[in-house]
Amino acid sequence: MRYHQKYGLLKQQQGKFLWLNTNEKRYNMIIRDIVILLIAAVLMVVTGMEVKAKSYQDVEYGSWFYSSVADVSKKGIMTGYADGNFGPMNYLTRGELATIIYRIHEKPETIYRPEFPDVTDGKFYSVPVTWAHSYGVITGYEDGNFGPENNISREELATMLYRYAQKLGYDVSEAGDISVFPDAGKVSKFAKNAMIWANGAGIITGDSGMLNPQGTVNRAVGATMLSRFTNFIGMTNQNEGSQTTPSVSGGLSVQGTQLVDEKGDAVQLKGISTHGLAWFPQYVNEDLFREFRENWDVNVIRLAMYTAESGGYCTDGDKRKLKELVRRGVEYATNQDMYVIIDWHILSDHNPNQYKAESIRFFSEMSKEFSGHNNVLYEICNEPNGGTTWGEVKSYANEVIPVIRANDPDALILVGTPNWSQYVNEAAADPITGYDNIMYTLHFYAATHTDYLRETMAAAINAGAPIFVSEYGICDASGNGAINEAQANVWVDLMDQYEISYVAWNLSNKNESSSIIRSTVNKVSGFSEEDLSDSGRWLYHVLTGERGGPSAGGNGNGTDDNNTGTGEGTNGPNGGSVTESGEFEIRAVRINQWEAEGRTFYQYMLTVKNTSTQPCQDWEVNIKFNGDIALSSGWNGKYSVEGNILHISSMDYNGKLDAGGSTGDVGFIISGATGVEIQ
Ligand code: IDC
Repeated sequence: MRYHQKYGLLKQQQGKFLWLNTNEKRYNMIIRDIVILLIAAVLMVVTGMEVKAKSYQDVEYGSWFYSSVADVSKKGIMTGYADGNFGPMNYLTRGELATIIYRIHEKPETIYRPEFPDVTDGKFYSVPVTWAHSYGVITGYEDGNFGPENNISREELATMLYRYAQKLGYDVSEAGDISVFPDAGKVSKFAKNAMIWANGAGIITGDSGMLNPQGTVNRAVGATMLSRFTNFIGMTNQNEGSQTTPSVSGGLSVQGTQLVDEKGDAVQLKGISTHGLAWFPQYVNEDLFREFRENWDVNVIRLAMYTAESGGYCTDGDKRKLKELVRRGVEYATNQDMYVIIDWHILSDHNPNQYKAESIRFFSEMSKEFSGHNNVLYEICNEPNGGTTWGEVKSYANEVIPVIRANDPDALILVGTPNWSQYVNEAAADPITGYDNIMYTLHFYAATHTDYLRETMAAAINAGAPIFVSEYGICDASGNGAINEAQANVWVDLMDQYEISYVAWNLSNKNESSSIIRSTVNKVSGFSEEDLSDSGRWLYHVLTGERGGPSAGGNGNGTDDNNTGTGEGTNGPNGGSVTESGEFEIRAVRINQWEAEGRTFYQYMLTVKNTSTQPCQDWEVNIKFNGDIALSSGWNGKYSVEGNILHISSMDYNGKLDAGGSTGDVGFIISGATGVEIQ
């Protein structure tokens, strides 16, 4: 049933986004003929259907409804329009509210029944209304209609939520004193108890001092009420990935090359690094950390403590003060339910062995102090450089790791790699053995480091090295200069594809382009978008504009609140390589290109994810390019070419995908004319 609806949805979009035929057999689906429309200018692409954009053009960071919209968006219960807007001033309808409650209830499988003459089949609200009626949450009008497209009133909204809370078994006895409102007498009889409860529970608090029971509810106000309501019933965010927090995911560990949570599920940490703690201590404050957690979807903070520069821990720095900053940083991050990295930030001291004794003392003390924390990560050397070899780093690591392990047997430890944490291939070839939960760091600056470093990273992972990007910038390697968003986006796509964690440099207002705060802004929390530098704005959008989001699932072909948004494709710098069909998600990322034999060669990586609720046995993909191509090589798939179409089907070992499962490491190299790209 659901697949046929999907099929209809996709067919409607044919030509515009992608075309998909689903051959459905029970538990055996084959995807074929997927043509991906790729947008981004140079390297790739994307289009998204059913993308839940969390950054809407018309919901400004800093507006009064921002955090409510972000909250309901993260919870997957209200989404935006196809044009990238949320429509905060549009009125919420009765059909929309029924749909929202249906989503809160995790969309129980329901077959449409024609119970109200004005609720016909095929609307986005048809199934939700059927369900909400049978569940006892809604009733129709006296004339037998439901009025799905009528604007909902404040008292109707209260009534539906009240009934729903009761059905869920919540205590709805909390009573507000609505008699304090001058218009309390206007509340309809049917809604009286509901309004008293909604006021008492803090869900409806008043509209300029009035209850305004028959007044409309715009989507901004609706988001606010629904955010409060879902908090009341204890609903948590459904979005994985960026929403990973210590309280949800617990202690981290490494399985193969992947960072996983306590349950063994893959997790990604995404966040921000402080600048040197000695130079910018003011940003270690809890209000700001809270802001990062709540408004930026940050789940990790890196505390960068330089070891050698002026004010460095091992040179002329105030050790006591620096350690105090680290302690406060850990405390605030912990209070705000985030992971935190203690970074021994070697740089001008080139070789971590230079201050090895200090390092051992420091990490011994810190790991003892934080041994009870499962959210503290230790980064034992930021960036070995100046000819420091991997052998030297490894020997240092082999002395520092056991010191940490003695206090904290399973904390995640990050180890830098030679050449400013770029030679992860050397770590891959000669890994540290004898300890679990070790990851190697790779650092990049997108305007300097491009294809070749991405390739190094991909190769290291394929060779079995767990990689953590504990620092990156989108400007050049000096931390300054022009930013390169296109390259930065390619990096983000690649890291998302491999579920690699990434932490941006830097949290300061220093006058350099890697700083996320403008140099003219002196406040230390409460930032709005205007306070952010170009790097800051980009970061904010990447972190909050998570692509993919919770599986769209669903019932439909609605527009409006039923998430058929094109999301980030049109919505800013966050263009990525995600293509969602609703049940499957295909990502194609171009990671490299080069000239040879008068042709251009292009290397791509592909991930196929089954976002449906049922396993599939195999898959087939057709990718259409804007010019004829020749296949040079392909792996982990069966490949053939016809003109400008590359046909890929699964192998015996990677066709079967569990519900929610995916297969990566599918890749190919093609050649063609200059400028060939996925169409
Ligand atoms: C830079 C800071 C800059 C500071 C300099 C030297 O942005 O203000 O003057 O360090 O202390 C790194 C390092 C990181 C660098 C950054 C940019 O880990 O400390 O910060 N970078 O140069 N590796 C690559 C780039």
